Amino acid sequence: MLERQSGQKAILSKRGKESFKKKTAFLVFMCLIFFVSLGNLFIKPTQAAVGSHVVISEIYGGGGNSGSSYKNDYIELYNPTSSSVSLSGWSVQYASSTGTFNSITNLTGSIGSHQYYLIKEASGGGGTVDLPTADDSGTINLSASSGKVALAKVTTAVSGSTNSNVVDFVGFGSANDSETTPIGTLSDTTSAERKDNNGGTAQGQGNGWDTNNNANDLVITSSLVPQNASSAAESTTQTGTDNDNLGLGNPSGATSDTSNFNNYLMVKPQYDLSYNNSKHEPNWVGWHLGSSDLGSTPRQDDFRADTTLPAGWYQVTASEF
Ligand SMILES: [Ca+2]
Ligand SMILES: [Ca+2]
Repeated sequence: MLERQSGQKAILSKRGKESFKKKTAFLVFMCLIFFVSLGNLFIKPTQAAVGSHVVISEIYGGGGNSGSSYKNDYIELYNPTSSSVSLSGWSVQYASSTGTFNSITNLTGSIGSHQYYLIKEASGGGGTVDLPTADDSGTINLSASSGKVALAKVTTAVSGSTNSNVVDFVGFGSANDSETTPIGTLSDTTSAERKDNNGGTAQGQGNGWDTNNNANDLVITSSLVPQNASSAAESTTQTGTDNDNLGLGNPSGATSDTSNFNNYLMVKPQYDLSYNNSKHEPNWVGWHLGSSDLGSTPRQDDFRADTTLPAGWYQVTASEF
């Protein structure tokens, strides 16, 4: 290699040498970026940002209260997965901010892939607008400000967020239980809405964002959007916005559908990538660097398998890298 390089240099003009050096430096730089990026694939395993299960996508407890337009409280679900999910034997459960789960609405039917499911709950007696057709209804009287909602794969009362039968959990206001931290206090006119599949607040892009931190995964909004099984399925294809890891776009139209296993979108806090499960490597990696990303951590070589890959997919181990 050294011999070959010196031979090449011998026939290069001075200008050519500079160009060669620049090109070599650029190549080394790009390789460095590529390997650092590839290395990141094996370190810092993070919860996939878009949930791999049905999630609680919106909670509204001000139905029929003073100043509300909707007559009823509601709990809305969203299915970010690529398969329909049966809700038979499942329930949504409510507890007050410090109470135990004693209000339960049993669910029926199923929730389609990328679709919504609306559960109508109690009315406060006021309000002027009927909810869209509910897919199930119950009599839970949610607090307009603080409380806890669990989506459970059983119809018996759960103990809290860590119960093994809990599929998803949201604490709001002064709730004493939540996924990490409750979303803030709601009102008669605001709901807690889960972020879209890009981690933003756009409509039409699903409500699947779930890093298991309610304070980060939901937002409080006065633009209530109760959606039901007739509402349009919302794609998980992600598009880029400025200062986002996909700011230059999604070059291969990668999606977070597990059926799209050779162009599978994985969203991490530090970067996004399209994963190829046949080759066991990324098709591409996209990232954005800003001043807030700068720190003093040295390069780490503790490569690890990415445990956030979908169940059953091969996880490349450190010894293979
Ligand atoms: Ca969750
Ligand atoms: Ca909604």
